[in-house]
Amino acid sequence: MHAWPASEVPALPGQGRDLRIHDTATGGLVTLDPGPVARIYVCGITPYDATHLGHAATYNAFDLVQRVWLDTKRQVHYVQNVTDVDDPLLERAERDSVDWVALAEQETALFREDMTALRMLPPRHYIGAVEAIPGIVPLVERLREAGAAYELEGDIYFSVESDPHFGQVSHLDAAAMRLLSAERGGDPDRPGKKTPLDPMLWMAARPGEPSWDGGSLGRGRPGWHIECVAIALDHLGMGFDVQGGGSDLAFPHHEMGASHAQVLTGEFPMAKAYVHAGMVALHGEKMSKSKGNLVFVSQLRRDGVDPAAIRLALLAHHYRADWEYTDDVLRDAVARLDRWRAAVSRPDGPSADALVEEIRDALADDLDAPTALAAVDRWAAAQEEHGGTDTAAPGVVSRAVDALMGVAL
Ligand code: 5CA
Ligand code: ZN
Repeated sequence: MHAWPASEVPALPGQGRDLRIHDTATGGLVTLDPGPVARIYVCGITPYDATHLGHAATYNAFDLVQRVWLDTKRQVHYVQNVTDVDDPLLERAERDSVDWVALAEQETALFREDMTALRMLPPRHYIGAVEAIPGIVPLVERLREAGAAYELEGDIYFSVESDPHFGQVSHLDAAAMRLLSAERGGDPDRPGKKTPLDPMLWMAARPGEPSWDGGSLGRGRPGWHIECVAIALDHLGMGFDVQGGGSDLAFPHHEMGASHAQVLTGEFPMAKAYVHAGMVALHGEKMSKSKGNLVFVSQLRRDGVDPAAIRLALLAHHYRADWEYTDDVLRDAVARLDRWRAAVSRPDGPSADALVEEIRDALADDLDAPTALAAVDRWAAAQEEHGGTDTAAPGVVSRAVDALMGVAL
């Protein structure tokens, strides 16, 4: 699939910082040392509804990761998927009597528009589950040949017991895993499985549902975790730097994906850091397509909200925090954008050299965007109070805020 256009990332004077980030698997901060090409896989949307602020907050976190790396003059090899065939998409298409392919295309197109408006850098490879099927089938075949997968009434399951490292992404106990598996697409109660947690790799064709030729697997469609693994291994290979997504993906999705990849390759770990963004809530509950308590990026844009203000609303929260969206969050962001724009629109101002370093330090320290915003706030306040004589400063601030946080002033 095609991704979306990249906004330009201005080069900044001075030195970028190496990124230190929280890794769910080790439970602590790791300083990544990616070499000249940093590799990141971020789980993409299931396109059955429009992008909401929760999605946008998660993609904002991984956009910051890239911007910190780009500032160190590294290249970034970024891969993202689109889960363009899966149960929730088929169920929504059925409910609304629309073609599932058309629904997926329409919502993916809207996602691209939202990401472009928010100045999120595009992935180098943007891959749909459907187009990944020819690469998925041989992986499932290999897992079966290795004895790590088994058949149950035509469906093929992965045996979690085949990975000695299973559990080392999320570190949950068995009861929590079972609960989350049931909540998030698994079927722990299906009789006949070797272990209740075993996830599906290949689902045999069901009447009335789309299916593809799976070679020795028979007709069917891929399971969710193997989709991301096939795409990540194909485009990044093993041992990539960051596997990213919202915290609701730590288990089962990233746990299972890591196990698939580790059994397939015999290497460990799949990713150097498993990075998870907090959940955005509305009216006290996690924003979710299934619950319908949503604020859509596209709706805010239609209401005339500047995408830069939406971006500032996201940046005002630490990416690992769970937070609640309210009208005040947006009001504060709009006011901040106004203050910053007024401050950079003057011909001179207080020196911004220290500010650039403060933004760099904050973002390299586990993507601490709120601290970066506070530093810009202080510069803007100084500009408003007493101004300054540095004619380069307003431009430096505009470029830094754009390059490091994707906010166009
Ligand atoms: N297609 C799969 C990943 S392979 C999927 O989870 N799609 S999704 O559309 O449900 O979510 C896309 C991304 O947004 C995921 O990283 C998910 O963790 C994140 N996300 C979903 N809801 C929220 C929320 N309320 N707050 C923050 N992030 C969220
Ligand atoms: Zn995924």
